[in-house]
Amino acid sequence: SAQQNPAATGAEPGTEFDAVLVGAGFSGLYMLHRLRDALGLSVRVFEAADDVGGTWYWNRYPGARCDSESYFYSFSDRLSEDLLQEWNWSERFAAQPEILRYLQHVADRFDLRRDIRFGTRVTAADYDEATNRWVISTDDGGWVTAKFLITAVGCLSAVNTPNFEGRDSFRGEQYHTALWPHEGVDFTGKRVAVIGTGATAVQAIPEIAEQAAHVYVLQRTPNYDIAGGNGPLTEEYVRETKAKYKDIWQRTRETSFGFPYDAPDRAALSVSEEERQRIYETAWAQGGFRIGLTFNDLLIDPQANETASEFVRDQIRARVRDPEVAELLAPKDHPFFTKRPPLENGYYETFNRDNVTLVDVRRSPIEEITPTGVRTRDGEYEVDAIVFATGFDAMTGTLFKMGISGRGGVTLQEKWDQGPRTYLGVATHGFPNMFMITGPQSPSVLSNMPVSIEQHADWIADCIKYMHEHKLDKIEPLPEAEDDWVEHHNAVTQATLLPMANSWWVGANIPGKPRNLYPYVGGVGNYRKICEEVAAHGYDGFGMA
Ligand code: FAD
Ligand code: N01
Repeated sequence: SAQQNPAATGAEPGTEFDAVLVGAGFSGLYMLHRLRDALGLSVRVFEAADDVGGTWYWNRYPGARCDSESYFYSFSDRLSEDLLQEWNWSERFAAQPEILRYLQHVADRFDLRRDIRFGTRVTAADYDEATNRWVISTDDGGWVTAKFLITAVGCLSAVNTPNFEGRDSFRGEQYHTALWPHEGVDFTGKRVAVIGTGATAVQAIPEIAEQAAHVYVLQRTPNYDIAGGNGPLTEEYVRETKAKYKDIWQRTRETSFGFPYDAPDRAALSVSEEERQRIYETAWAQGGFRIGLTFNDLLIDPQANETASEFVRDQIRARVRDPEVAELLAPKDHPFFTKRPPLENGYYETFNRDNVTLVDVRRSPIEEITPTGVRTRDGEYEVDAIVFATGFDAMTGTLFKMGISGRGGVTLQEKWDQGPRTYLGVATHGFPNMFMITGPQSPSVLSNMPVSIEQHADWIADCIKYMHEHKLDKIEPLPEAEDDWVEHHNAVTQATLLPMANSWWVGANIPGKPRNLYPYVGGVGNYRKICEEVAAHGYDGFGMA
C-alpha cells in the first residue's frame, strides 16, 4: 500500500536523493540493494512497469525462457549465499514465469519495493551544472533531484516494430512479443503470421504452431539455431552445483562470456576432420552455448568458422524433411555466431508440420500490411493475427528515449549521433555523475548478463564509496580516456568476424542507426581486470572534483 511504500506516494516535487536509478530488472534491483543497504544512500528507483522484473516482466510470449542455464542465470553469492542454496530452479532453462517469480522474491526478501516507484516512466534527466545535480522528470508530472543518475534500463527494452505500410489498417490482432498481454493469447483456430526468426521467434513459433490453424513464418535472415537441450534438472545436478556454487560463480567472472565453461585452447583446423566432428557433436549433445566454445578461433578465422557453420547447417538438413525448406533455413550469408544464435527446442521440426509455412521475405519482401493480412512482393497471406517478433532498438534506444541531457544541455543522442562514445561502457564525457549499467561498449549482451550486471553495479558502488571517503562530489571521464576506450573497442572489434553480419549487435536492424559493434567483445574476464585496475589507480581516466 501507499502507506508502507513511501515511493508510491504523490509527485514529491523537488525531493533530493543521493541516487536515482531507472529500471527495476536484474540491474536496478541489485544496484538498489548495494547503494541502500551496503552504503546507506537515499535512493529512488523509477520503473515504467507495474512490477519488478524488466525483461521478465515484459516478455511473456509463449515459450519465453532464458538460454543461460538457470543455475547461473540469477544473482550470485555477491547478493546472498543463503538465497543461492535455498532457491531451486525446475528446469535447465527456466521459463519466464519462474524467472519473474525469482525476481519478485528478491524484491520482497531484501525489502526493495519500498524505494521503487512503479508505473512511472522517466521522461527527462537533465544535468544542472550550477548545483551539480541531476533533475529527473517523470510522466506523472513529478520531478526529483539526485547527485547520481544510474541507468538500469536494460539493453533490450526499446521495442522495435518496423513501420510497414498499412499496419494500422489491419483488422485482426497484432502483438509484439515484448509487449505480450498478461492474460495470454489464444490462437486456437486462427491463422497467424509471425514476422522474424530471432531468438524470440524461435522460442515462440513451436508453441504457436501447436495451437494455431496455420502459421506463416516470415523469415528475412535464417539463424544458426543451437540445440537447447532443455529439460528438468536431476537432484544430483542440483546437489553438485550447490556444493561448488562459489567456485562456479568465480569462474563466470573470469571467462570470456560469463559462463562457467572451459575455454578452448585449440584451433578448429589444428585437429583432423573426424576429431573436429566428434568435438562438435559432443558439444551439440550437451546443448546450449557450448558449441561456441569448442575452438578458440571460431570468431576470428573465417575458415575455422565455416567448419562450425557447416556443422549446424547439416543439423538443420537432417531434421527438416523438405530439402528446399531446409536450405532456406540454413544460413549462408553470415558466419556462425556473428549474430546471436538462438537456442531451439523443436524449432526445426515445426517446419515438418502441415500447418506451418516458411515464407522467404528476403527474396520477396513484405510490401504492406493490408486489412486482412500481409502482402509480400509475390503474394498475400491472409491471417487473423500478426506477431511481431522483430526485436529491439538495442543498447541505445532506451537511453535515448529517456531524454538525457548533460553539461550545456547537450543530449546523449546528439553526443552519440555517430555511435556511442564511452569510457569503459559505464560513463561518458559531458555527463558527470551518470553511470550506465551494461552500457554500450561494455561486455553486456555478449555475456551471461547477471555476471556483467553485478560487476558494473559493484564497480559503481565502490566508486561512489571512494568518492564519499575522499570528499569528492563529481566524476566524469576525461576526453582522452574516452577516445582511447573507443579506439580500443574498435580495434578489438575489428579483430573478430562480428562486423560481417547485419545483426542488432551492430545496429543493422534499425534503419539509419550508426553501424558500430555496440557491446564490447574483449571478454568478461579481461574487461573486469581493466575496470579493477582503473579503480586501483584512483579511477584513472576519470576527472574527479
Ligand atoms: P531490463 O530487464 O530490461 O530492465 C530494465 C527496466 O527499465 C525495464 O523494466 C523497463 O521498463 C525500465 N525502464 C526503461 N526505461 C525506463 C524509463 N525511461 N523510465 C522508467 N523505467 C524504464 N540475458 C542472458 O544473459 N541470458 C538469457 O538467457 C537471456 N534471455 C533473454 C530473453 C529475452 C526474451 C530477452 C528480451 C532478453 C534476454 N536476456 C538474457 C537479456 C536480458 O535483458 C538480461 O539478462 C537482463 O534481464 C537485463 O536486466 P536489466 O535489469 O539490465 O534490464
Ligand atoms: O530480436 P532479433 P529477438 N522485415 O532482433 C526480423 C535476446 N533474447 O527479440 O535478421 C522482416 O534477434 C529480423 O530479421 P533480420 C537475445 O539476445 C534472448 O528475437 O534483421 N523481418 C529478425 O529475424 C536476442 O538476440 C532469448 O533479417 C524483420 C527478427 O525480426 C535478443 O533478445 C530469447 C524486419 C528480430 O530478431 C533479440 O531477440 C529472446 C523487417 N522489417 C530474446 N525487422 C533467450 O535468451 C526485423 N525483422 C532465450
